[in-house]
Amino acid sequence: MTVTPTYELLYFQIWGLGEIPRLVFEHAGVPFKNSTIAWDEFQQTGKAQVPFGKLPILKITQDDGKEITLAQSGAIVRYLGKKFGLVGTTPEDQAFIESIYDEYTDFTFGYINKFARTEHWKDLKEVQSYRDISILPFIKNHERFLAANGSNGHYVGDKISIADIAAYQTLNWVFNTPYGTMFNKNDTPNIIKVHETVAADPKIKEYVSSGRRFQPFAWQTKREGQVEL
Ligand SMILES: N[C@@H](CCC(=O)N[C@@H](CS)C(=O)NCC(=O)O)C(=O)O
Repeated sequence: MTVTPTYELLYFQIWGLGEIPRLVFEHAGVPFKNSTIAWDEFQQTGKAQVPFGKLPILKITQDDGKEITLAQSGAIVRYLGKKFGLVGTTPEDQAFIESIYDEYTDFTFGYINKFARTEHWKDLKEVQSYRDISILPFIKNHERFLAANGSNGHYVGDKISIADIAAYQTLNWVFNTPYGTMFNKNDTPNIIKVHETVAADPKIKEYVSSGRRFQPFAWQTKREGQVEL
């Protein structure tokens, strides 16, 4: 008899780096234990028990009862994407999808490095220069890439992939930042279409309206005194 593997995701009780793996589970309709730990408890006792001292981690109990623990959000999402058929159908599709996933990771960490531990989001000059150096080229490249796939609401092919889910979740918090207004149907029609396509997925819709979803982390929210472009 084949027993379905069981999954437990452990992260803090926020979106942060935990929300894309959660959305992948939700979209795939695969049950998982959505565990959380408080920051202080993680520092005191949790940190020493996870592979690289950081979260998220994914604990997998395999069909044969063997338990493994995966760290690094990118490795976790790629693994789940392969398991649940969300990385296309050919090695080339998979590589394209993973390159887009990495793009969103770079986008996120670029934003974190610039704005999470500073108050640069209050400073018009800083916000404008990051817009010119980072946000505008990102938009240009992604609009072009999406147009090449037929402007159909997907990065690759015609099915939701981990790239589309990463885009959806990244936009969910980018809308709260000084750059939120730059992403709209006129200026970024293809990126917005990916967001709309994932948002319209019945499983994602159910999750978003369920009340089970946590809140964004501080840098993912609209903050008092934030520059508006
Ligand atoms: N590259 C890692 C980064 C993980 C990471 O920095 N996690 C933070 C939370 S977002 C963490 O666990 N910090 C706790 C600590 O450093 O003690 C990933 O993508 O999983």
